[in-house]
Amino acid sequence: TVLATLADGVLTLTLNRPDKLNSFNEEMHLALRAGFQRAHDDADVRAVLLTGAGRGFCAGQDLGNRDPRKGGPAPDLGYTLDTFYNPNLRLIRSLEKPVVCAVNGVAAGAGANIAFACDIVLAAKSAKFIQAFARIGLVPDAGGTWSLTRLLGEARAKALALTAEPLMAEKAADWGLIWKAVEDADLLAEATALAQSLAAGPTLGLGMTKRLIQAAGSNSLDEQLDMERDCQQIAGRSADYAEGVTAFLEKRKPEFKGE
Ligand code: LHQ
Repeated sequence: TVLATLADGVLTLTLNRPDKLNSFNEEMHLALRAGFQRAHDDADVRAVLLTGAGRGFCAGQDLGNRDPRKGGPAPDLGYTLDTFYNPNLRLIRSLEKPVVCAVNGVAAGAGANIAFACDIVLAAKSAKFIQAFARIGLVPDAGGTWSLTRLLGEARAKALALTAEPLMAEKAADWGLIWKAVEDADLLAEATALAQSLAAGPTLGLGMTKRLIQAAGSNSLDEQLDMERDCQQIAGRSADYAEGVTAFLEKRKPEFKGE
């Protein structure tokens, strides 16, 4: 349900239930978790690229698994979130390596919000983002109320979540919700090239940069300045910093090792 390939330091994770628009069942959650866990554990992984197979990126929860007409006890969606969605959200945010997301088609419900948890999001121009939750009586989850509000502010976050209106990729980029909308035919090549260049970067420093920017929203300026100082102290002792300055002085491209 998730294809994983490692090449040039990039672990590409492809959601792979295309006939269901890559909607989440338990197996896909666990396979995605294994992928992100590998990204945490394996030093050969220096960037992750998340994308979807087929014409959609991810349609959120597989609602076929959730048919109320089949009876049974009332569903415990809190359990589903704690057990399946939230571990993946936390793994993406805590991974101290860049995560690029290539949204190849529709991203609905938790599928959209998993994309927004990634560090750099590119989307095909034909792709759209839908906070589909309101259509079925749910609230946005998978971090959506957190990421939409931080990325867009309350006015746009509320309108998207309350109306469940689709937002096209170019507008999402104009609003700062994602990094870029690109021609459909160019998406995978462009996202792969970006992930490869990040994977060839100073991974230790990039990882701390991610940590710093994520901390900024809840830190005071004083706390943030202290945290920058501490991270810069570590970066300044890294082999990649020595290589970066040496390469600059020798007027050549640096060869970063990620440490
Ligand atoms: C699907 C799905 C789908 C199953 C398309 N499931 N089959 C967390 C905790 C626990 C429970 C609840 O949820 C959550 C978080 C959530 O994510 S809630 C939100 C769940 N997602 C949605 O409500 C989106 C449902 N899907 C749609 O609204 C549309 O399919 C979109 C707008 C994504 C795409 O529309 P179209 O491009 O017109 O495609 P389609 O609707 O024709 O779908 C293609 C096929 O994929 C179709 O199957 P079929 O056998 O008829 O070809 C759909 O049934 C299937 N599919 N989404 N979530």
